Formats: sequence, C-alpha cells, structure tokens
Amino acid sequence: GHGAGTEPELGERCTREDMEEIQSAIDRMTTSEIDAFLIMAGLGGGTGSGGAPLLAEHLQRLYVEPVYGLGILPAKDEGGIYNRNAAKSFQNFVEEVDNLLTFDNDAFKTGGESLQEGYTEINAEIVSRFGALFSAGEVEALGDEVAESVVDASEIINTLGDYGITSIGYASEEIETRDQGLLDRLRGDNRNDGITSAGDDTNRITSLVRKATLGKLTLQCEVDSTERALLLVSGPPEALNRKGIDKARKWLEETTDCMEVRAGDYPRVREMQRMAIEAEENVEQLRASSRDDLDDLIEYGDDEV
Ligand SMILES: Nc1nc2c(ncn2[C@@H]2O[C@H](COP(=O)(O)OP(=O)(O)OP(=O)(O)O)[C@@H](O)[C@H]2O)c(=O)[nH]1
Ligand SMILES: [Mg+2]
Repeated sequence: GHGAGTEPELGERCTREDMEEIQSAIDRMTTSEIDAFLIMAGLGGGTGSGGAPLLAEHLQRLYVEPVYGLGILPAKDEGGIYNRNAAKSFQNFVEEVDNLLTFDNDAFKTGGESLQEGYTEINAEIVSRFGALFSAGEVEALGDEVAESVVDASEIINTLGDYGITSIGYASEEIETRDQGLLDRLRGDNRNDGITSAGDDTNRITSLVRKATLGKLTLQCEVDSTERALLLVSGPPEALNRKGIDKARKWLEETTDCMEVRAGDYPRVREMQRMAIEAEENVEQLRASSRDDLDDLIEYGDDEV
C-alpha cells in the first residue's frame, strides 16, 4: 500500500513512535538462539526506506548479535522519487547495519510486464538466493539426504564482516542421482549405474560456480573488486565432491583476489544517485502531481458511488 506515501521522513517518524511496539513483537520471539537479525525492506517507498535504518540502529544498541539489512532497490522506471528515496536510504542503511545485502529489482525485472506482475517471479529469485544463504547453517531443516551445505553460520557471519555491501550470484542445475530407493539401500546396493561419476560432479560444480559468479548478481558489481567471498554449494551428498569444491574455490579466489576496492564498483548505485539529484530538483512538483492523481481517483470514486 502507500502507508507513508513515499515519504521517508514520515516512515522514520512512525517507526520511531512505534519502536516499543516493534520491540515487544521481537520480545515475543525467542532471541536466545538466533545468530543474527535481518531487516528486509524495499528502499524506494517511505516506510521501509525511513524505518529500516532506524530499526537497525535500535537493534544494534540492544543486541550483541549482528544486524544485517536486505535492501531492495527500485526499478529505474519506478521513477525519480523512488530512486531518490532509495539512494538516500541506501546510504543511511549501510551505515547502521553490519552488512547490507542488496537486491536490485531493476536487474531482475522481466521485460514487458509491469513490476507488480513480475513480483512473484522476482520474489522467487530473492528466496532462492538469500534463502540458500540463510538456510546454510541449518542442514537438518532441509531434510535428511535432500541437501547438504559446506558452510555454517559463523562462516557466513565472518564473511559478512561488520561493514559493507553484499551481492549474491546463484546458479543451479537439476541432477539425476542414482536410485536411492529403500530396496536398494536395504540391499546395500552401491553399484554405479553410470548416471553420475566423480569427474562429472567435479565439472558440474566448477561450471556452476563460474556461472553464478559471472552471471547476474543481486547487485551489479565488479567481481575482482570483492574484498571477501563465500562459496556455498548445496546438493545431494553424493554429488558434492570435495575435488570439485576445492577447484571451484581456487578459481573464485583467483577471480576475486584484489583487495583494492575501485571506484565504480556499483554502477546501479551511482545511477540511482544521479537520478536522485535530478529528482531532488522537482520532488515537490512530482509529489503535488501524484497528490492530484490521488484526488482525481477519489473524486472519480465518489462519482461512481
Ligand atoms: N522484489 C520486490 N520488491 C518490492 C515488493 N514490494 C515492494 N517492492 C519494492 O519496494 C519499493 C517500496 O514499496 P512500497 O510499498 O512503496 O514501500 P513502503 O516501504 O511500504 O513505503 P510506503 O508505501 O511509501 O509507506 C517498491 O517501489 C519496490 O521497488 C515485492 O513484493 N517484491
Ligand atoms: Mg507500502
């Protein structure tokens, strides 16, 4: 909806006024066993853009666990106000969190249809990419023999560090595994029927890691400007071969090995900032016209009644 009517100042004020209520909602959950906080917000509107950085600041003061943000950037064609709000909020949010994980709607927008229609697909991307990361330490949750990961929560926390921006690449492939039927297992049948071999597994893992790294990232960035990287591989245990993972990790180290963070790392963020400056000049005008649109809508509604 349009709770704060795309005004971050209002979003911030409401969050400040309702912080006690937000805190009591957190208190109702068990916070003794958590590894970290994650604040997810679309940064283009008013509520998320104004409220998320303030909530991060609040949680940082109260808890020792790291506080991460998941900031969703608006698509370019959402216009000046959304891009301006996001540019400002991005700046504030990154200062308040231990790491700002970022997802750019603009990069994942599917051609033609409106963003609204595309949300279902885009949100599936968000879930597969960030879900894979945040379920990594929780192998049991994924079910016995369904998937296995090679990192735990503390490795993720170490990689995210206590300042910075994170972008995520992702690639997956369906694999045929040997029949793991109950009868086979009871028989202790370990024959290899040729569907997968160790060599296939090694190649599959290395090529998936290349695809993930060089393909679409949640925020466009120069891979060789990366300060730290984390490789996460999931799959049926028999397909996770140590040699493949080691090879892929070496390749990733070489590809990202560059401690120097260069200017122009995040072209999309720069562009958002450019749009912000333009929008700043006519923000009042844009607001007034959107209020007129709303008034027209309401009037039209009255006529209908
Ligand atoms: N990927 C994705 N992005 C979304 C979704 N909903 C909103 N967004 C993004 O988040 C931005 C902000 O959404 P709003 O609903 O306007 O934001 P809000 O924080 O509720 O702010 P106000 O409505 O102004 O109070 C949008 O412009 C989109 O870029 C969603 O379901 N998926
Ligand atoms: Mg809203």
